[in-house]
Amino acid sequence: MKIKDIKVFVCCPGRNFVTVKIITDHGVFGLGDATLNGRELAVVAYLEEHVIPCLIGRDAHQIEDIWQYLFKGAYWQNGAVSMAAIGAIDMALWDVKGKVANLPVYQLLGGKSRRGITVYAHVNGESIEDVLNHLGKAIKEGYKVVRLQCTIPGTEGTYGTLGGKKNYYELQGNRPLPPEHPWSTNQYLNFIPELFKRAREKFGYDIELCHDIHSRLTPIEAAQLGKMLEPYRLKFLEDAVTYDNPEGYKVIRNHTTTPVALGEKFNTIWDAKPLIENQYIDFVRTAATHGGGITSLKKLADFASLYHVRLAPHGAPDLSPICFMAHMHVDLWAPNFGVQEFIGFGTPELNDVFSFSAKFKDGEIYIKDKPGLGVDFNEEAAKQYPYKRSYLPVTRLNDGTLWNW
Ligand code: KDG
Ligand code: MG
Repeated sequence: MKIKDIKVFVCCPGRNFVTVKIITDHGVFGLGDATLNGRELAVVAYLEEHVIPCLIGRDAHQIEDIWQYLFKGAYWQNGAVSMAAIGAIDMALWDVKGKVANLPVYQLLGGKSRRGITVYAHVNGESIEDVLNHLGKAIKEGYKVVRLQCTIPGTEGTYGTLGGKKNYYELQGNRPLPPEHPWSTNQYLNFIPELFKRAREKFGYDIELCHDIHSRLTPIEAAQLGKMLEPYRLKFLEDAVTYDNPEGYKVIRNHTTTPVALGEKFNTIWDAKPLIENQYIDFVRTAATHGGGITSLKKLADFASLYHVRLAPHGAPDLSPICFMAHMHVDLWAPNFGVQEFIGFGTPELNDVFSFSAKFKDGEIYIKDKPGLGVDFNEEAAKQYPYKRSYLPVTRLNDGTLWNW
């Protein structure tokens, strides 16, 4: 079964997505997500100019060999742009293989290890009261794990929420240039423990809680925060510091028993390797799109399992439903799955373009058994939502120093 054609689509049903469609000479096609938030067209160029011409005529069944060919064969290994391209091709090939075998992809990985996929919801707010109201609603809806983010007093509009009480803090839209947000570590560290204290006072300890720091702290500051949060027993603290220096995570580990999650920006298993083998992290958050596809996640899961590290794949809205469904299959299979980030089933525009069958019940997601990934892409609908350049914000400290967003 040969690869006959590969098409790349860019659309913006609420935010930009890059979708890859591999068409085989047997008429079967597969879909992959190549979305790299704020750098979408770089991946399109990489695919169209440097990847697709090399793949036409190859055997679509040779997923591993194609992965190695695109990775080792490029000479320039790693990097978000190239790994998003490889990730999308890989997902699409697993989709093809599942369709040909007439089996859902999780069956090809080794079958189900669980009944449903436990997810964590995002709960955001402009104030602690606001967050607690939303948390109460999430618990009523059945969520068992929730991530809490809150606007930090004095630095409104910063990480935590988006104005207008929208439930997601970084909706894309008309941002043709990156907005700039202020940040104060001191105000943040003074405030966050109070958020979790109040959440525990009001809702107790049955609900599991997490928090995303978005790499805004230094290792010793993150260690302080982890210690301050110990009484509130978090499931994990995410992205405490940038991962450029794994030893930073050793500092955190040496000072606190608050569990640590990291990896949404990892592009390969080698990014994760020192953090996992030194047991500095508890959850690895690599996405199929940014980490080189299902082939990469399978290896990462097996490697992480040797160190009791569990998967908690990235599930932000800048990953398309194709990546979401790829994660569903990996999560169903991986014996060391932990929890899946989940921001809901999407807007009407999104569902106009992508369709998939999944339902939420009692804090878990269940997918329908369909061959392949079980997701579809409506090319005609996508044409109604043309690409709009849009960026994530950037952050500056109060004195103007550029900081991590
Ligand atoms: O593109 C960046 C987003 O995916 C990221 O900001 C979301 O940190 C994030 C998360 O945990 O979902
Ligand atoms: Mg994150």
